[in-house]
Amino acid sequence: MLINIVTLFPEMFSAITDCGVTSRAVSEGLINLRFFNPREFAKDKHRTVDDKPYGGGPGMLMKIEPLVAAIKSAKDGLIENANGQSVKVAYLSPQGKVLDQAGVEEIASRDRLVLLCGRYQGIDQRVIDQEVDEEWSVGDFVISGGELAAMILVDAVTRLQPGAIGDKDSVSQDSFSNGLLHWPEYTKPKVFNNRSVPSVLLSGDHKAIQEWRLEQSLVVTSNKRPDLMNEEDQSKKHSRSK
Ligand code: 9WO
Repeated sequence: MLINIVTLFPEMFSAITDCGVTSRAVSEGLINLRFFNPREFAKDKHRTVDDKPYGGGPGMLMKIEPLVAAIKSAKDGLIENANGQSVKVAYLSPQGKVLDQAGVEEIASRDRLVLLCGRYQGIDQRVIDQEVDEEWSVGDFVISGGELAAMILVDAVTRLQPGAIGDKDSVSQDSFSNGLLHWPEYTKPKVFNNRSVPSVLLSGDHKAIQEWRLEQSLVVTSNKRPDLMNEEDQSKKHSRSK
């Protein structure tokens, strides 16, 4: 998957390109990240990338011309992907659709994407209207810019790329892969601070272990995230009514 990222701070992305599973996916070419920095498209001596908002008030906006030049360059050559679908420009913002695992799976199935990371107080509405195809949020809170949100999206999408995670089965065991949270896990020692590992996990009975894990997933999800239980019920109802 090719992901072109428009950002004033490409160096932030070393957090995912230099560490862990995502780093390996980059070096193996499972994902390809390219950066387009509006500062490099600024024409004036000081390479200005911010500008004042009309109407006044605190804060600055991203300056239109270098921003749009960077977006156009990021889109260049990506007009259409292999399936003839147009390549989407996604803006990370609190106004976006809240990303969940279903959204991550949908994005992961594409082969190209442009991510737009805002800074300061954001970007001119006309740029959003003309250049942005979709808006994604990673949660209902404000951060200092779109980069951390973009990294969350890229990380989540990367681990779904075929071959990104060694054990093929482990992705299918993630929280949310079945709409439920993960069951509790245990490692050595068998007794830790007077608490034992549940005996079923030591039994070697794989069917019993599988049943226990599903039951635990249901318990954990209904205790911690009852809203997900309701969603699951609804999806069952939907699939039954089809
Ligand atoms: C900055 C600011 C400064 C002074 C007065 C008001 C202000 N509002 C903002 C602001 O909302 N800045 C945003 C920072 C502009 C768009 C990029 N930024 C951002 C993205 N913050 N939070 C996100 C984000 C993205 C995805 N999911 C959750 C949050």
